[in-house]
Amino acid sequence: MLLKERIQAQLPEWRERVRKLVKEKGDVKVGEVTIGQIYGGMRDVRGLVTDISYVDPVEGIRFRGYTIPELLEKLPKPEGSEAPYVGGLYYLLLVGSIPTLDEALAVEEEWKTRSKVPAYVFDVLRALPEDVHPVTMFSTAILVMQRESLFAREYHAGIKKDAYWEPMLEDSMNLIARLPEIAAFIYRFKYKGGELIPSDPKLDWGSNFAHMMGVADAKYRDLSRLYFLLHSDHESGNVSAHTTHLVASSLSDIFYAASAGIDGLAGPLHGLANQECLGWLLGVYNKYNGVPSREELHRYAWDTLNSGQVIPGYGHAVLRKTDPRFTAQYDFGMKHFPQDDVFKLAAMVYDVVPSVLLEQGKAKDPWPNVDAISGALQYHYGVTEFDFYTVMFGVSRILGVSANVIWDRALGQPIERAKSLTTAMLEAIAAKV
Ligand code: AMX
Repeated sequence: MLLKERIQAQLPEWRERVRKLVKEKGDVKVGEVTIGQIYGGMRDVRGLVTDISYVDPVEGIRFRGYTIPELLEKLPKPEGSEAPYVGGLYYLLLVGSIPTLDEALAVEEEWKTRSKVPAYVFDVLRALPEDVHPVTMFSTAILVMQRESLFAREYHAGIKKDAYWEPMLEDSMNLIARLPEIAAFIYRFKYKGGELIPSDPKLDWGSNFAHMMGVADAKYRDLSRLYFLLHSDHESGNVSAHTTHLVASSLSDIFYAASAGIDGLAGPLHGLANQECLGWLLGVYNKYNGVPSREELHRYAWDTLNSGQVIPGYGHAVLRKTDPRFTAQYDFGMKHFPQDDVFKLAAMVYDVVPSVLLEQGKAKDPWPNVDAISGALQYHYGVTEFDFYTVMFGVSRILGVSANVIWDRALGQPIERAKSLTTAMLEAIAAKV
């Protein structure tokens, strides 16, 4: 497999680089932890390492050093389309460099050969209660495939530590290859009376998802690839990435770890915010029977804050500017359907809500994050069942978190075990200052 060869070729150098750093500079301090941070969700505590992506508070995400506009320009794309192959993105995340068209297509081909979803996965999903959340279905589908994990099998057969990453890569490729069909199944089963659309082996991974969703407009294929690129990774400290890393650090395989990561993504402060966000937009839209005036929107935003709720899609734990993942989707909407009502409303919210949050003075970041707009674009293409949006986020996020755990295993990262203290201990420390 191409990806395996490319990772293998870099490993001696990477292992030596990390070994040397830890051996020679292992005692160097990179930060301090305050009592406020311990009680404050460990915000800004430097305790993790990843070379796959980095979130700059002002500039936003860089994947392997590239900004989103750079990636949209440089990654290979299907002819005549505006969003890159997801296979090329995965190559970048794992290998660290921009692939050629052939290299991107090699990953796409690899996924095609592994894409058959076993029937038992669908049986399990069909057997779940009717009112189960689509994210629960998605997480369950991933978890139930754990029985196929090569990593688990080879670990128990005594594989050497240096080789852990290889079955981790195999498992990740198998899992990712199946995700479009699993996600589209959940959508069609839950919302379209179970009328399934068979996969089209001629299509790339992202386009095939769009096809199996049953959205006729060909532009939705571009949007799907764009969406999967934008949501894939956001360094290591966010809930889904950190959960996946933590679970995998105990040498759980990718099925266990990714399923756990998706469970974290399901929280309303994290991935579920895209669902909440569209719900909020439709709440405004329905209250005013259409796109409201700026004054009405201003009042609605204040009513939300005064009732003690957050305005979903705004604010971020790290970012302090408009999220470039928001901007890429906003630009897509502006280009293709600027007159769409829900999109127009989302654009107006971008105009009004930051000033409301600034006026309130609580949120450290009043700017939109990735979730403030993604639902409005899906809505335009008829994917209006917003309970489903976090599943799409999850499909994408598994690209990033799996790339991270493959490298965790390749570089021999140990089980994670932070230290906790009691409140009395913290009080005693504080009393000495
Ligand atoms: N609306 C109202 N209040 C907000 C707010 C928003 N959008 N964003 C932050 N605040 C409030 C916080 O609730 C907090 O209030 P408190 O002191 O009464 O608890 C205060 O401002 C300070 O919070 P912060 O330090 O700016 O944010 P944080 O790092 O604690 O949390 C986040 C970050 C994203 C959870 C928060 O901004 C939020 O709840 N936003 C809305 C939900 C959302 O969009 N989540 C998606 C994030 C991206 C993702 O993971 N997909």
